[in-house]
Amino acid sequence: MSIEKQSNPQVAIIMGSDSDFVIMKITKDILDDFGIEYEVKILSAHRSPDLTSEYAKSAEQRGIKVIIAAAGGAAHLAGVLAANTILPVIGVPIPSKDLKGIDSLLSTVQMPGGVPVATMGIGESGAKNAGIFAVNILASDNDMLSKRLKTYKKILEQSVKDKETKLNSKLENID
Ligand code: RP5
Repeated sequence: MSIEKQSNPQVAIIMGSDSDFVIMKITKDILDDFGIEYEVKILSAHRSPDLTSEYAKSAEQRGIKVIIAAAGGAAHLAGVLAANTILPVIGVPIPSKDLKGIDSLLSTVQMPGGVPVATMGIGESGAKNAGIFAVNILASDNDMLSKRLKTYKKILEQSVKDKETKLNSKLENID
């Protein structure tokens, strides 16, 4: 993985393993599209617990505004990060080999009251939405990002209209 180091990251993409990057590249691409600086780290709630809590404790002071945490299986990464910071934590459940990510989803979403993790769906759509949700949070005090999000919504709407046009022209050609 070769990702250029950015000087003023506002978002952290944290993964439990490098194997999660197949999915999390989608989040990175969204942040790139919106022109948001980020840093990417591999930290594990189980394999490197001290580094994980140290990272969470220092993230706010380092200027990070949103943490996106992706893990699969017994996915406690987002929860451990949320336990150690007041920053918003967005969880992405990674599809797992044996249980297809149901384990990741339940481990990430079922947080005890008082320690929220904004949990996305399993896999690619979750990774995409994590990026957009991070932009949603940052846009609350950033007019340029608000405008970009509004443009993004228009593009989504247009894509639906295009699908309808395409389907209708196919239907016209069926006798
Ligand atoms: C989790 O275990 C990681 O987030 C990953 O989804 C899963 C498998 O990790 P590797 O065995 O590929 O390192 O902690």
